[in-house]
Amino acid sequence: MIRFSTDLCLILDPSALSGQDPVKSAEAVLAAGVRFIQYRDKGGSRQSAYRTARGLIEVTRRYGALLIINDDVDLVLAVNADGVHLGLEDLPLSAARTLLGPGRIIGASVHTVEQARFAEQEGADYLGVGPIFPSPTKQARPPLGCKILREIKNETHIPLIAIGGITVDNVWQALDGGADGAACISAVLSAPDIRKAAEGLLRTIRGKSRPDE
Ligand code: TZP
Ligand code: MG
Repeated sequence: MIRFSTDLCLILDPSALSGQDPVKSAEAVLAAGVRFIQYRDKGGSRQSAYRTARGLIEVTRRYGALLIINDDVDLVLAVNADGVHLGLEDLPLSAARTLLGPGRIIGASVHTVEQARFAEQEGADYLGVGPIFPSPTKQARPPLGCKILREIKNETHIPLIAIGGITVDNVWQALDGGADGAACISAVLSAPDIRKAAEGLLRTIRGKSRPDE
């Protein structure tokens, strides 16, 4: 099994950046101490995604952080990233494993215990579970609540990352509920100071403290 830190995954989605440079934004969260970035670009051309991913590899390597790429196995190989994150409608996990080999990380989005069990059997290294809370970024899916985290935790053996509406005020609920870590977009990227927002979330997650403690 590949070992990596799952406490906070920052999902770098350029559409949440209101025009700020993705590589500079990545650098701000890396300076805050984040060591796990997922690059998720649903809008741009593949050429611009490639250019951004090259910049992200340079900066994540400099900080000793992981770079995972959403959906795009080709891009993982093209920039020598650490792995891919796949949704239920993306390339099957087994096919991604064939292409990427045993040394790269494959993350899977799941919404049910059955999907989680299957993803683990198919070789996922971690599971993204959500949306846990109402998400300003992904409103199409109703929130699952925290209960699903314990249910999945009891049936699987790989790290669980809670996603969807995670903030500095509610992240402890997801951790208490069974998540090993959290992933977020808007709580960090829409904050007036990206670095400070990432520092606050990391402090809360690593201290596993409720905000009023
Ligand atoms: N998958 C489930 S919820 C979500 C994704 C990609 C969006 C997370 O964004 P936010 O802004 O942290 O709720
Ligand atoms: Mg996807």
